[in-house]
Amino acid sequence: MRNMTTNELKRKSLVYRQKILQYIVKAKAGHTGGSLSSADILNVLYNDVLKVSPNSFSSPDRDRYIQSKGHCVEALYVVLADRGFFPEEELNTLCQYQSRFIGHPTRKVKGVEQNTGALGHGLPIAVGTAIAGKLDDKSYKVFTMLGDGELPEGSNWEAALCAAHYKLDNLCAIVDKNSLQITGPTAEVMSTDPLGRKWEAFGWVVKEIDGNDIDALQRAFNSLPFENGKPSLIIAHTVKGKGVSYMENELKWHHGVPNADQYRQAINELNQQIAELEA
Ligand SMILES: Cc1ncc(C[n+]2csc(CCOP(=O)(O)OP(=O)(O)O)c2C)c(N)n1
Repeated sequence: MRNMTTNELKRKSLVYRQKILQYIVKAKAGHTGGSLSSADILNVLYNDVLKVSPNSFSSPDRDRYIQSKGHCVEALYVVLADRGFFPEEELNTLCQYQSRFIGHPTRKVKGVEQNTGALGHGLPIAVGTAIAGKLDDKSYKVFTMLGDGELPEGSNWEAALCAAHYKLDNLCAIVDKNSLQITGPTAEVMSTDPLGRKWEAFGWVVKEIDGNDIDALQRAFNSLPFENGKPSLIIAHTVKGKGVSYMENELKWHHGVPNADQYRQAINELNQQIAELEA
C-alpha cells in the first residue's frame, strides 16, 4: 500500500499501458487487449490495496494476489517491476529463449504467487490459500482476477461453492469482464450471464463496477469484505484494449502485436491522455 492520490493512480495506469505495449512489441508476442483492460485493476490492487512488497513477499502474513487469467502476464510484470520486485530492464527479455519472463506467470519471477495460464486454476488456489489463512488464524486477504471468458471452466464453480461453504470473507475475486475472449464475444462462445445472479446463488456477495474507473475500484476494495462470513466478488466491467482507440473492443487485439506505426499511434494517444490528466 502506498498513499497515492487518485490522480497519481490514473496517471500510473496510462504509463502502465505504455509499458505493456513497449514490452509486447519488444517480445513480438503478448496478450495485448486483456492486459490493457486489466491495468487499472492491477494498479489499484498493487498501489492501494495489497499489503505486500518485495521485502514482505516471503512473510506468511502478506496479502496474496493470484492472477488466474495468466495470459495477461504483461500487465502483472509491468506492475511488479514498478513496485520493485525486479529491475524493469529484465522485461526486455520477455518471451526470449532462456528468459524466466515467459508468457504466463511463473514463480521464478519474484512477486508471482502461483504459476497460472491454464485457465480455471487461480480461483481454486485462492480458495485453498484463503482456507489456510482461516486455519492459521492469519489476517491476510486473498485476491484473484479471472477473465469472463475463463468462467466456463468448471473448476471455477467448484471453487465458488467451496468458498461460500467455508465462509471465506478473506477472499475477493475480480472478474475482468471485458466481454470478449479469444475467439469471439463471451456471450457467443459460452454465455455466462446473468453473471451476478449466478455468483449470488453460489453464496457470494457481488458488486458491479466500472473496472476502468480508479475511484470505483478504490471504493469497492475499501468496502471489503462486502459481508462478514461471505466471499466477495467484483464484476469489473472493462474495455478490452482500453486506452488505444483502434484496439478497444476489437477481437483481433486479444494477442495482436502492433507494428511500428500502430505502436507510435498508441503511445501518442496515451501521451495525449496523460497531458489531459495534467492539464
Ligand atoms: C484451460 C485453457 N483453455 C484454453 C486456453 C486458451 N486461452 C487463452 S486466453 C483464452 C480466452 C480467455 O478469455 P478471457 O478470460 O475473457 O480473457 P481476456 O479477454 O480478459 O484476455 C483462452 C480460451 C487456456 N489458456 N487455458
